[in-house]
Amino acid sequence: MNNIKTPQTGARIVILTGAGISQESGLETFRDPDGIWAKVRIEDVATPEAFARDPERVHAFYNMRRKRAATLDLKPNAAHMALAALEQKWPGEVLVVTQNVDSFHERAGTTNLIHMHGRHAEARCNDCAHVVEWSGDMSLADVCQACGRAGGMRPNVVWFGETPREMDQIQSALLDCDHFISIGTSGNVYPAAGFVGLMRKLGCGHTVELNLEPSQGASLFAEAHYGPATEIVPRYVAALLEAV
Ligand code: BV8
Repeated sequence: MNNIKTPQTGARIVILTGAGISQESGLETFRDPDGIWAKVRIEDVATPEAFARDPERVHAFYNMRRKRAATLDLKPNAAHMALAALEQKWPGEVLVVTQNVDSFHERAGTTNLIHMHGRHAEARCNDCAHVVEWSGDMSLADVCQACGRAGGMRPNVVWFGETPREMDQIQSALLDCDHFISIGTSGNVYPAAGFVGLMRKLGCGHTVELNLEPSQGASLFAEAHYGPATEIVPRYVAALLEAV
């Protein structure tokens, strides 16, 4: 892997990840030819309107994904592990902002982590906003442990048209960061897809894309390395740590 610009020791690193980092762990991506949105429409399963219109259909969609991530015993892969190692060994702050709703980053050991699109291993009550860890199937019959009402439990994820989580913290981290790395995302979904443009516009920090292929925003990155995440991410992290 050549032409790597290594950040200064102590530099603040922000890493954005998308579905591509979990693909080699066995989870489908969204926009690859065999991806999730090739089989089901966003409007039918991933908006608040869809949940209001047909909650059981939305529950079935997330129940299937939650079950797949759990029962097939899918695990974090070498890319997730490499990012956890970077957080432990890099002499500076490393923040992972993931668009993914799976738990592979935390299971790999990453602690400084924001799930900007939520987690499907949590449920949230539409009536009282109580959040609880959730592993099995969810349905309209489920009762909120806090307010006692049924029919309002929903996956604690951010649907299209909803506001992503921790945006203030993310934006200030981007403004402060010296090194922005985007991994396994097609650059289709905003505001995440706009982070690299924000970095460019403000002239703050170096930007790197690590992806299977050039994303929608590829031309905005100062540096890019392409290939499967389990190959290029560990190699990239090793190069950064070599310079420490
Ligand atoms: C917002 C959670 C305002 C649920 C997801 C009209 C009305 C309302 C909003 C909009 C609108 N028009 C546009 C918008 C904005 C909208 C949007 O961007 N729409 C798109 C479709 C145009 N965004 C929103 O609605 C967001 N909210 O804008 O609120 C706001 C804004 C700022 C501040 C305050 C308020 C909310 C969006 C969140 C939606 N929820 N997920 C769930 O998971 O079911 S999005 C979903 O897409 C996932 O989170 C996913 O991670 C994310 C992005 O997709 P990617 O991760 O990039 O996955 P993809 O398949 O696309 O790409 C995979 C990549 O990996 C590919 O490049 C591939 O080459 C690569 N790859 C594959 N294999 C590998 C690999 N790379 C390496 N190795 C491999 N092995």
